[in-house]
Amino acid sequence: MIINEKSQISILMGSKSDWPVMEHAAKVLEDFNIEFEVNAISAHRCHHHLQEYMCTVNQRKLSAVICAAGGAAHLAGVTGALTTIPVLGVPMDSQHLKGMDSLLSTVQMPAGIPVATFAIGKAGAINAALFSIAQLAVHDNQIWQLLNDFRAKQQAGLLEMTDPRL
Ligand code: RP5
Repeated sequence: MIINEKSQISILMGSKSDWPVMEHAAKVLEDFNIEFEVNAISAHRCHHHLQEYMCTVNQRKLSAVICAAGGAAHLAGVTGALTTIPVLGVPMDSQHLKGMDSLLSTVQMPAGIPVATFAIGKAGAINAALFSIAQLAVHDNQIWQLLNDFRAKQQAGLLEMTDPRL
């Protein structure tokens, strides 16, 4: 179990096999100099570890837990049951149902335990990280500025691309 006392955000994965997608979320957090930790703790294969880990997350009052899982993807929902800290769900692509199983298991939470669900795969990983940064930015002027600079740079990059032949 990886615990970084300075972490503001936790990236939690159902399996190490989710890392090639979730490293995109980690890269965004790194680019914004946000402290975070990454763990692979399955909700069904090692639920006792998940409970133990979420106790430390609650004690440290992290700002968000980004949960990535695929298939019968109950990690975000179970994590949401173990905390009142915002849980951001990223459905992983899956072999047979192309991530639809992951998406529906993450997004269709019954009322009472919210999970904010993002797009399947890389876009969801990046946006979940940006969303967690936006939550921090509301109370931190430096992060607010960085986030607005990021948007401006992104927009400038797109405007440069008006004619791909040039
Ligand atoms: C989920 O099952 C994980 O989040 C992963 O997306 C999927 C497959 O896991 P592995 O069999 O690759 O460990 O729990």
